[in-house]
Amino acid sequence: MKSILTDRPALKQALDTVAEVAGYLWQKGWAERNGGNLTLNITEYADEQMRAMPAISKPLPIGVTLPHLKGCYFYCKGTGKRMRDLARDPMCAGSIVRILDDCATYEIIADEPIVPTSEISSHLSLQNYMIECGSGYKATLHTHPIELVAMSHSQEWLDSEHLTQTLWSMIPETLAFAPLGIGVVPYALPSSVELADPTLQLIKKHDVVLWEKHGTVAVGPDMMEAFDQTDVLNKAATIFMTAKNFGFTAEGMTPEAVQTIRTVFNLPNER
Ligand code: 2HA
Ligand code: ZN
Repeated sequence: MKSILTDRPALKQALDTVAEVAGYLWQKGWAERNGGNLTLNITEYADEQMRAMPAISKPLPIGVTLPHLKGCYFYCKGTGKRMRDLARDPMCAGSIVRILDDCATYEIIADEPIVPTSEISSHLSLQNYMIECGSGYKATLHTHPIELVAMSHSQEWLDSEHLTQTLWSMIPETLAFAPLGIGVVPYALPSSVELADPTLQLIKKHDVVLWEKHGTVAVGPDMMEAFDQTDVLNKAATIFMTAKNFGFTAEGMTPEAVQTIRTVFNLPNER
């Protein structure tokens, strides 16, 4: 079957990276069944022919109006689809959508009318913000990293500042690669506005947002970077947990040692 990826090597390469990340999510046990979802802004690959492609769905509501997304194109994982299937073939587990001129609805244009992720309004709100602030970021990633989600089951770790300082102190690289740390959103129903709104506010100040008793959200210039941010912070959580399994609480680098890394490596403390 002819795919939108046929004869579009640059778009295929971008989605190959998405597929590679989906494979990692499955291998890490972060993407059980249909767990997790993602979007990639592919507007830069939308040639004249793609822009002329007819819709294969009726207009669907985003749930919010997002003025910066007018005429944009996104690859979205499909609702109910498996990351491990996406790893084999992105177009079997997701679709390409076009945002309509009202900035409040979208239509599917390829390859099959696979309805996007249930978290689409949250993902597209993040995409809208990333364009608005001129970040150049293209990817949003929601997944279920085991150790970070486990930590979010304790009141102690729902304090963003305390959680961030603890994770930074596990190994120097955590601060180096996640200098804005992790923000925590209190438990809210998946796909709800109560989850989407604070996520958007917290991602403005943090590398990754942790949803209590659920998962994480990360953004990045491409899908690999969004994955790396999540992986770096979850690695720190795994070290903390491994020390617990050895029967002690990890000592952590001192606050002074952490501060020295920020100074020496000239790490930003805002986006
Ligand atoms: O798409 O992870 O939060 C499945 C989910 C929803
Ligand atoms: Zn989820």
